[in-house]
Amino acid sequence: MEELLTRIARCVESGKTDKASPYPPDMRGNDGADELTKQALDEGLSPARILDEALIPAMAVVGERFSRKEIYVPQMLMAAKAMNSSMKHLKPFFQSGETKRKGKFIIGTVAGDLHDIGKNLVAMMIEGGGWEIIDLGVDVKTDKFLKAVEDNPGAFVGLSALLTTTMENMKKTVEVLKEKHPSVKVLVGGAPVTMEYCEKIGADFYSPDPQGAVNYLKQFAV
Ligand code: B1M
Repeated sequence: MEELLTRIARCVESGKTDKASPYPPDMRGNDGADELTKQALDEGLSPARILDEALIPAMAVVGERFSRKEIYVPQMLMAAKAMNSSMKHLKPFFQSGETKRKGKFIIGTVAGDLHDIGKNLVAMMIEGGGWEIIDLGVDVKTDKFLKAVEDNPGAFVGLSALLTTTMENMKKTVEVLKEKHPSVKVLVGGAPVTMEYCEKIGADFYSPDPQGAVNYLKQFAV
């Protein structure tokens, strides 16, 4: 059982999605995260153990490597893909309420901005950290964030912006969310965003990368 968890973790870290996947070359022909997760469930491992002891630690390793610039976006996307292939087997258990998540995280790219690669990576990493993701997509207006917060009391909010022009919309969204729901915690990120800007607009936390956001959320896990 332990060995199966280790193998799933290794697949996620290496971006080995399934048996048919030729990547990475040294794992060609081996089972991937897809097959091994199914096998683990068939053998009676709980979805919570697979998430907590394989996927979350693996994505943490990936996040740390990315932060240290030991791997780059393509490897991170492959790891995210491998994690998705495992998560698809676990999701029905989480959605049925059989396995508890740590909380809800609403995420979107702010109004006027269509960049979503970084936002998707952050969503994946936070999902890998055990949180339920409510992904509002790109070009998300303030009202849509507000409605999501009202529909999901207690949820955290993540805003992504890649353009210096759309960063201004981040400010507006934070202002409205904080005015209507002062206790909501808002995380911000994206290439042009800085800690200084985060403080200026009254957001709660800035991270330059996904792992920083995952680490920040750990203190609030229920
Ligand atoms: Co655009 N674009 N783009 N673009 N694009 C940039 C951002 C730009 C820097 C390119 C350049 O000029 N050198 C420039 C912005 C200049 C500026 O404002 N300072 C730019 C521009 C100008 C534009 C257009 C205006 C071009 C035009 O049409 N004239 C246009 C705008 C469209 C719009 O949004 N309204 C545009 C369009 C596009 C494409 C659609 C073609 C495409 C996006 C496709 C997609 O996302 N599905 C695109 C792309 C791909 C880029 C570049 C090349 C790559 C962005 C990316 O995905 N990076 C980019 C140049 C570059 O960065 N080299 C560029 C990889 C990604 C993993 O990084 O998103 O930074 P990033 O996310 C990181 C961190 O920032 C952080 O974690 C991620 C992983 O580390 N992070 C968070 C992100 N969100 C976070 C949230 C958090 C925490 C961390 O907490 C909530």
